[in-house]
Amino acid sequence: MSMGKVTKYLSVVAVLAAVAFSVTGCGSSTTGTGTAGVTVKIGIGAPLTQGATALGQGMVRGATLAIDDMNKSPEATKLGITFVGVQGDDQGDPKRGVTVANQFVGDPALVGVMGHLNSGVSIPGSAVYNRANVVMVSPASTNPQLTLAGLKNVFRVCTIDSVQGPAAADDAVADLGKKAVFVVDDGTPYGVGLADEFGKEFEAKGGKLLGREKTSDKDSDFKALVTKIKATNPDMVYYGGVYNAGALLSKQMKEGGVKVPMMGGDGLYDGEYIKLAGAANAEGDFATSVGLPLAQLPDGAKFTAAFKAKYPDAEIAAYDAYSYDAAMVIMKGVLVAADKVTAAKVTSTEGKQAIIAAVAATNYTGITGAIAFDDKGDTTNKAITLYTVKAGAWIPWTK
Ligand code: ABU
Repeated sequence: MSMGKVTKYLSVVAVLAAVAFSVTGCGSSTTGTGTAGVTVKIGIGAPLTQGATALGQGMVRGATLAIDDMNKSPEATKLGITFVGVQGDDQGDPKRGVTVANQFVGDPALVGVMGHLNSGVSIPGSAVYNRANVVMVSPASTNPQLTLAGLKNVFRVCTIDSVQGPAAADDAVADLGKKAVFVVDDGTPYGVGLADEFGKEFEAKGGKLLGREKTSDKDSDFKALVTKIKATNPDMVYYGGVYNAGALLSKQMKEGGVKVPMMGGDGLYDGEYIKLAGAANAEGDFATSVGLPLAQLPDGAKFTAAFKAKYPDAEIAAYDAYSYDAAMVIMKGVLVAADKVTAAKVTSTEGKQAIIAAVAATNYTGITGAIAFDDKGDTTNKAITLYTVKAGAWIPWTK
């Protein structure tokens, strides 16, 4: 996809403010209790010790930067609100995610959750948050089902796989000239859904699907699968899943003589994919990811500088900036609600419901662009970018 073509997927033209790090639109009411010293907790739900931990740790970094910025803002100071991030390690596992969700909602001071990464965790977690009137904003869960349950507390700042999968298929046919693809999924809601969406559009555009195999996100030995793929002689393999297993499939494909690129979605878009596959094996592979590259966003450089100042040894991962924005959307909602019900009552049921209403009405220009939600809670920003591995690094693909 050329950079010009990226705009094909934009339903909202990003009108980016000059001061994305400042807090606006929170009102100037003095109904807040400026000296109340209210602590408001934000859950950060992500895989931190198992699963896609590179993406999960990035979510913590992004949300932490946002919380630091908000705590320095005059609006939070005036209301006497201090935000505290509480990490919950869901390990990318649905059962563990529900346990984390129940721990989060057991804390009355916790009003919102920035998370989760995995759609398979976010979907069951969202029901727990709904029962507790806790707002949830996922930076990264792209499976459409998350917002199809009609839960009014559930939002996401990333676009969805019924946008991402077809965008990838269109690129595969029109830009990469792929004609015959073998499709593999990792058995998760994300991987299955994304692979389905890719396959439907690839066929609709005249491509041939040579085969479809289900694996597991815990698999590490793909040798039998590689033999099966090799027999079909594809010109690309599409993988629906995250980088941990995806990288091993790419590595074993190349080592097994399937010398064609692998393509996947945002779950592959991380430097760990290249490390795990080996740079030579990953070279020329493709991944779509949500939004535009940070370098193309007006406040991308500012975010990068703030990130490097706080985390000099870390690389920015796919969802760091999205996590910054997701946390900021929640906290801005808290400030709006505090103006309405007072800061002292913002953690009450009435306050939590006011936060959900405020988040639904979000009109915020974040690091990742303009953020507003449709009636399902999905972002109106539908941008998708195609990346490729070149010289051992992910870069935006250009003709
Ligand atoms: N969207 C990438 C993270 C994985 C998921 O949605 O399950």
